[in-house]
Amino acid sequence: MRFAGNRAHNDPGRIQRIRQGLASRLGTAFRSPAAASAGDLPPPAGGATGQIDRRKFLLAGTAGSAGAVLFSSPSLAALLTGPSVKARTAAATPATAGQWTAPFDLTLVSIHAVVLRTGSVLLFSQPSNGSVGSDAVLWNPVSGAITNVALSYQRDIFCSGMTVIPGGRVFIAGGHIYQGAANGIHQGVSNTTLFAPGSNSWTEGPVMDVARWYPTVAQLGDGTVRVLGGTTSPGTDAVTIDAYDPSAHPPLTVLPSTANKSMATYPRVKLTTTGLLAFTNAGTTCFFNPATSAWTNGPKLNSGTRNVNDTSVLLPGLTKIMEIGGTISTGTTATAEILDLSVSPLAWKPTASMNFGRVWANTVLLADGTVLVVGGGASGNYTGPVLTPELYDPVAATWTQMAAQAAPRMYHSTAVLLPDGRVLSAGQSSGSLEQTGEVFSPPYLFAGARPTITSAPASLGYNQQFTITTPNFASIGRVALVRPGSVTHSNNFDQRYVDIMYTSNGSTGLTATSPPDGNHAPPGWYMLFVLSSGVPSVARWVQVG
Ligand SMILES: [Cu+2]
Repeated sequence: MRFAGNRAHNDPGRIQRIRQGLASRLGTAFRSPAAASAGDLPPPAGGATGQIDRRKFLLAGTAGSAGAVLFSSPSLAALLTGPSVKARTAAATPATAGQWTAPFDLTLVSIHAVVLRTGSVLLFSQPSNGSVGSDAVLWNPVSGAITNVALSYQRDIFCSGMTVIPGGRVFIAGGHIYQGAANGIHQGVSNTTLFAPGSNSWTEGPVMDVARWYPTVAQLGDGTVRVLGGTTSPGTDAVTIDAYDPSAHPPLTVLPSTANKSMATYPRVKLTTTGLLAFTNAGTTCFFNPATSAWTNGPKLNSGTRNVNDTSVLLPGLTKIMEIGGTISTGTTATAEILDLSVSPLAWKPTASMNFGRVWANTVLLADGTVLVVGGGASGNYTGPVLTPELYDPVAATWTQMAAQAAPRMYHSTAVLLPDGRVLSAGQSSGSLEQTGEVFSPPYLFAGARPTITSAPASLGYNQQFTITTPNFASIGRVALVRPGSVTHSNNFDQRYVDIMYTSNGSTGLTATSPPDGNHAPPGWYMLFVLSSGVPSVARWVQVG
């Protein structure tokens, strides 16, 4: 499965479609009608008020949203058109299942997506023009405007790994040799590339010790970055780890050979609160200690390896890592399992399975700490699209089916949480809707009035008291810093949900305490949400660390 992507890269139809897409691209700004309708208007008030009530309701009403997938079976189709099911279908309202916009044109295939501190989303893929670099745009989720920020020189950052470094720039490691993707040559590069929001400028970063295709990047608590895994050439793993320090000269070093490890492509890696990097989608979980450059083995997945096409997430609370779906020995799986790092001895424990098996799905931490799994397919890269997302409640350990989206979002698709609490789902490098995005409004946006943040500090140190001014101080039930997403190939390198301790000051707002250290919240830009009765505010941007 490691090279499951090759078929897509070789697809001449896809390349032609991308070229056609470039021909139709507008140079600077553009707003599609659908994007306009996806603007930052307050959603209508919903009928349901309590999160628990909504969840119970959904359990009885899931058949409607699942219908698109289940209709492949005639007997199920007959069942689903029966009168009782029609009644339940009608009950699936935005307040219970969320709501999607229609697909809208993003002018490129959004294979990589990074949420920037400006609130815009950087989307990029391979070059569609043989003389310049990768296609890239900024999409403004509020206005729908699209700004072309394609690389002006011959660099292909498609199939790289990327993270937003503390100052807000995007650090991009590896990619494709120029024109490699167009010609089916999956050879990585040793280049790194930086994108600066605001000036929208690209610069070359330091060169890594080896070429990397499909690497993973992970930011540590001190703001430095490790680049792990990927292949140096087709079929040959990159075994070294590169360390990138944005504040140092020279900024990049190769770690001692004790750090070497064969990790295949896009390994799923998470920073733990003790400062270790946990590598979790192979058979045996491994922990890397950046202080000693040594690895130790942890527990085995119950499922065996889940391969490169699973999806994973560090859950709110920061002690539980969840592996979801992917390919196991019996094929595509709907199972999920959780490793709780706070429980000894360490062991992966099954949690509830999804309603659908999925490969190449994306996982998004929502503003209320629930987990949206969106897209993916039944097998392979583009087979059996699962149009129905599912929402995992980490407290109840339940999956709830959401409203179905219109476009398949399988291999080379992306999904990220937006600062207004909605979700962008985009891409997939095949099909007529590949250059589109869709925006999902979760049920919490139909559950009543949104709390507001009147003011909050623009920057925060660690373990520091600060004030959030909000007229909703009496009803706030949760405060969180959410690290924005940075995702490709079902692998989100950055997203993180950090709960914040707070008390109401009884008059104008909240007195809160910032995260204890960088291992809980690596330095950088975060979206600050306050929630009232499960309904999130629009986020404020806060620089932490
Ligand atoms: Cu790929």
